[in-house]
Amino acid sequence: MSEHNVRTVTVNQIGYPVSSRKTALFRGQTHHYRVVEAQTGTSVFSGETSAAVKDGSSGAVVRAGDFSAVTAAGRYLIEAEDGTVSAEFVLGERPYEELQKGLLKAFYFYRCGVELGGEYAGPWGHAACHLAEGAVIGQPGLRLDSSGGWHDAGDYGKYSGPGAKAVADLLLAFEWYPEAFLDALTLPESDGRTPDVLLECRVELDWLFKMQDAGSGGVYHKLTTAGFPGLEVMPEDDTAELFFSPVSAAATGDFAGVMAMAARIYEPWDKAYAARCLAAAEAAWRWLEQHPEEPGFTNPPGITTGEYGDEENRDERFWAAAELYRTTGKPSYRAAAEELIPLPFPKYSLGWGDMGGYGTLAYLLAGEERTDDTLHRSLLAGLLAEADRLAAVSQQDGYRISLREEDYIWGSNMLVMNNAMLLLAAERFSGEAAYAECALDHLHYLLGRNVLDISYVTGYGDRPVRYPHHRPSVGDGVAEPVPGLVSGGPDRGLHDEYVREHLQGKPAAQCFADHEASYSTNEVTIYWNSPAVFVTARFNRGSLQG
Ligand code: G3I
Ligand code: 9MR
Ligand code: ZN
Repeated sequence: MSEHNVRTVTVNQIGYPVSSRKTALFRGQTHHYRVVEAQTGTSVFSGETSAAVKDGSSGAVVRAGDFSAVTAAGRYLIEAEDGTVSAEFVLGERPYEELQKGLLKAFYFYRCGVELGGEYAGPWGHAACHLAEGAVIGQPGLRLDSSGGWHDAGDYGKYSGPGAKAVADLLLAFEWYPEAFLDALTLPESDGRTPDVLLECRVELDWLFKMQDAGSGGVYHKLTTAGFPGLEVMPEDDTAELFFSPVSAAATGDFAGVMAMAARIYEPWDKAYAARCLAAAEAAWRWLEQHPEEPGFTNPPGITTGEYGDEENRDERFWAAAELYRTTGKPSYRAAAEELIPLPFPKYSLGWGDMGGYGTLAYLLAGEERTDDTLHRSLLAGLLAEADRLAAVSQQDGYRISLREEDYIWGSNMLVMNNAMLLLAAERFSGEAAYAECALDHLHYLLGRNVLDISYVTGYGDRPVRYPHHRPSVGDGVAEPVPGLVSGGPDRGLHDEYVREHLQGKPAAQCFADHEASYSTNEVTIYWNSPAVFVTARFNRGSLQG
């Protein structure tokens, strides 16, 4: 179909807060539209679209329809002049409450080493998996307990750095927006007292403890089988031998950072646990001090699972030092963080490989009273400048997000949500509501207001992803995929056979296939879910302003 004939009306398929700016985005030639009550078909608003934007990333001609004037809570859809209709959506005070619960509950579904069953799992249960001890590469004869934690993704590997990013996002979400975590999930451990998000993160933290070498304090990079199992293999049937890959500086820095964060956040709930987290973080820090020059991690011979290679580990060291400083107030950690700040590594990234942003947040929050201090001022100015850049890109973008064409990489939806997190950090430090509005536009994209008219969260929205590259969803015999999983999203690099065959020549934001074979566009991971929990929590805590 030529672009000229394609017409879609896209919305956030979950909905919009009644008090927010509400915009639908139209692809193709639409000038008039109506907002219609879904139940009755009654038209409640008619509007004109804005001037067309020719959007490079999506290859679409995009017009906007602002229906902020509609303020009555309810269920609606949008109808364009040619009869094209949008997905249904709600306008409500807190439209994202169920979504946030689903995004968080996804971590329960990623659990390893325990049976998922009964009321907790619905039809998506399975038996306990990966209970065998793992062999430690490079240490013949040594076998260690490796059970527990979360699977990384559509595969069953468990990787220390990505696990630390996922926990960090969830703990930060709880720390910044505690009001959004009052509702209970259904978890086996729920005790009516401890917030469920802390119970769920403890699953991963308990596993991370096992990734730390007891003698040196260094942290094993990953724990996986030698290769990936077949796509239909359920976790309990994946019984190949497990291997601990060697300690890396990146994993050790990430471990120190997340454990220092956990020590602070679990303190009011469980002092003994907090103390254990802090001791583990400090042991990891000592390893980092004793290993100032470490090469980046590469897969050992014979291991072909995810590498998560990372040449640059000054960002992980910075996160570790800054987070330890924030938690303990010790001058030695402050000095260590400040020695690293002037060095040229990314300070505002929140990816699995670039953790400098977590260090920056920790450093800024550790010294909120030190706003005159030069390093503090320059880091804060840098953060705001980066947020301004993201906001400027979003303003030019047809679908109002901060990704440029070259940013549609493997896991682009992580960038969408990480960028929204950074915008929300800018909101927190500056008090400017415009940053939050821009972050909310990113959530709208994830939930369907994109050129493909697809909600990238399984089970959420009228037109969600249905065939993720997720082994349990493929192998469990249940028609619907495990719910609440964030798909990786468009990757213009066409990194798997399926998309190379089907998507040649597509614009960046259309390089996505809702097909289980497309691991480079439609896999799911814990660290794509976690920033989405953070962003959703922000908009569940109450009003848009404040
Ligand atoms: O950083 C470069 C950037 O400079 C460049 O412009 C761009 C152009 O393609 O590429 C960027 O690198 C990308 C890199 O991720 C960093 O984000 C690579 O292209 C891309 O291939 C690479 O993808 C990673 C993928 O593994 C392959 O290594 C994903 O980030 C990562 O999320 C993914 O992780 C896998 C695990 O290995 C196994 N478990 C599932 C998980 C998700 O698919
Ligand atoms: O299924 C694997 C997926 O979980 C990984 O993220 C991805 C990373 O490279 O690799 C997938 O495995 C594919 C392998 O790399 C190449 N042959 C096809 C495999 C998928 O069926
Ligand atoms: Zn498992």
